[in-house]
Amino acid sequence: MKKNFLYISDEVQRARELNTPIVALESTVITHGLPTPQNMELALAMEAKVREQGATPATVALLDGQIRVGINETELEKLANAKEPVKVSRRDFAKAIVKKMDGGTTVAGTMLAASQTDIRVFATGGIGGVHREGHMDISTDLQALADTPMIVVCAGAKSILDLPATLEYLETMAVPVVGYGTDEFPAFFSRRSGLNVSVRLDSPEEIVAFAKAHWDLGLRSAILVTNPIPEEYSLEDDFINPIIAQASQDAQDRGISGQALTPFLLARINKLSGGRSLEANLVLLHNNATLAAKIAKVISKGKAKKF
Ligand code: PSU
Ligand code: MN
Repeated sequence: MKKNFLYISDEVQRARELNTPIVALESTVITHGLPTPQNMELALAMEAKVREQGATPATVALLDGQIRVGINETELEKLANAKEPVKVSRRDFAKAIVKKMDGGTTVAGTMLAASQTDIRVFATGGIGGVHREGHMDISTDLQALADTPMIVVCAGAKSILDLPATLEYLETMAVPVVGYGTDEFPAFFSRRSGLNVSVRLDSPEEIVAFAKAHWDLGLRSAILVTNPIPEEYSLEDDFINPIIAQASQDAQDRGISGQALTPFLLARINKLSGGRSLEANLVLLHNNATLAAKIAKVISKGKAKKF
């Protein structure tokens, strides 16, 4: 990427120069994933969690067609209240730049800008993946994970996706799926999915050593760290699964597809769960920001020895 496309905030630039820990944060969750005003509150809370650990948050977003890495509170507010923000995955950058649009970057979009800024750790909620029945729909997030060396912390993926197919795709693309303190792939709202991760790791130190070994092999794929939602906030399967099934059915009935599908499903699940899914969503996002910051701290401690 031509460096003059990137607008790095002073705070993030300073952290880069001092080699202090940085955590990238996405913004589709702000523009398309959560309702207002929770979206703004969430964005600030995730940044606060990162700072609590002594790391610098770098929220990635498009503002007036500029790719921003690190935005301030006023800019965040502009984004959270943007009238028609674009959802910026990889193919949407050029459109947003040329048309000077505001937009929220997806996991794939955030990985592109963050990796160009040499940021190696990123916290999100859930990744996109292979969608369930119907026509073919595979998120660009999976392709980004396949070719971007970065540690991505998430809470697994929602079962709005075909989880076995998503995990197969990640295996094909050489993306290790790490269970943080678990052998089982977490399903976002729930700690369990009945599916295995490829490796269980129990500390930030172990995760960093694992990433180093992976990249020292010459591989360029991401490390997907799945961090289960804290037990006390996880939703029971018999509560959330019928809601997810209903939301998927509604999407099919209304012929919703393409980029609009994930945001539709998220909004529908929020509504049908009477806010319970929203609370769980916020908790797991905070939890992921904290873990990502701990990982980033371990990396910057070892930076002298080249990560
Ligand atoms: N899954 C969630 N919450 C989200 C998203 C996915 O539980 O907010 C967002 C993320 O930004 C993710 C994107 O990168 O949706 C995937 O969209 P698509 O399936 O259109 O690639
Ligand atoms: Mn899609």
